[in-house]
Amino acid sequence: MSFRVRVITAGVAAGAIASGAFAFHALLMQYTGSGTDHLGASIAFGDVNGDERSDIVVGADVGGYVSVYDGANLSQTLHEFVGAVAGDGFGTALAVADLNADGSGDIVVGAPSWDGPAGNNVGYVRAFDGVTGAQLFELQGQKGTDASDPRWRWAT
Ligand SMILES: [Ca+2]
Ligand SMILES: [Ca+2]
Repeated sequence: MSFRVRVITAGVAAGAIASGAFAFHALLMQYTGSGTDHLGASIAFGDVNGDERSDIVVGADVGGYVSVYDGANLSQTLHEFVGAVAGDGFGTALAVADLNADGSGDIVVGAPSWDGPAGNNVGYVRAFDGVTGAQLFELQGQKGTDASDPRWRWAT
């Protein structure tokens, strides 16, 4: 079984048959995972390389990786990130935001199934610089037993 992500643009061509109008939807690009990667489990958009065109970020939560594709050249991979360990769910959640204020979007990836020092399935979040791909920071979930501890919700 494989999972695919298709990038489709709407209404690039239009025509009419008899009394009805219709539009063609052209397939711009298809990204295909392998095995049971779950490529396409998460998707985010944002300009990570500063060329003012949105790039495409795709997560594979079972495969444990995230691929970043250049919006100006859809077959060009800008970055590939992998999780800490197999089965940690890296790529389950994605976001793009300019965290270091350099004008380019950075990539934030969640791995909710990671077993850390604080316990099983505490998860972690990593942020990567959109231009260089360097890791900016990592946040790890915490286990707490005190209900007033705001981190407690992470552990439940
Ligand atoms: Ca871009
Ligand atoms: Ca940035």
